[in-house]
Amino acid sequence: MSTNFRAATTIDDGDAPDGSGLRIAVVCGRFNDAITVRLLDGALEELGRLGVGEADVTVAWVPGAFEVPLAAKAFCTDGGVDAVVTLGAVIRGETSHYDFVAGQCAQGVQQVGLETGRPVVFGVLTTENVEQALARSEPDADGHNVGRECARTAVEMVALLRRLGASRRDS
Ligand code: INI
Repeated sequence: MSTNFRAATTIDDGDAPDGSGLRIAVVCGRFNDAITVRLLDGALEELGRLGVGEADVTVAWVPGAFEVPLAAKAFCTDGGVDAVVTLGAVIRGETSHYDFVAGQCAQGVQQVGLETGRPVVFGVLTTENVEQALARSEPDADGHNVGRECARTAVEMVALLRRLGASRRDS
């Protein structure tokens, strides 16, 4: 079914997010660091490309994905940042530990964002094996790298929330 009805306002800055002046924290899990370093490199490269200043980026390493939400929350409440990019790699093993770590991390990251009103972007890989994790953390500029995608998402979401905040104040 098609309709002629059109929204009066559409906000879509996804094509050209501008990171200049934004302060961004990156929380990165050390567990499976052969993967998470690749995500971090992708995220930092993209933040720079989008105009975020090096002095405005803080990277905090945590032991593993389970610790990611708490560090993200500290940044959102006391850390003076506009957004947090969370990075990690949870790779399924032989035990149910994977499900607890991956599930609690995802849930915690979402909760921090909703509770603090800041973009907290989920760049924690949850994969069946190392090969899948490598394929989602490619180092090449045109390769698939979730760190790079999440950096872009963080910048876009800050701009969106600012626009929505401004429109509320105007009305
Ligand atoms: N942490 C990860 O980031 N990835 C994993 O794959 C993982 N596995 O499989 O156990 C993992 N475990 C550690 C966890 O995140 C905590 O650091 C630990 O449980 C201490 O709280």
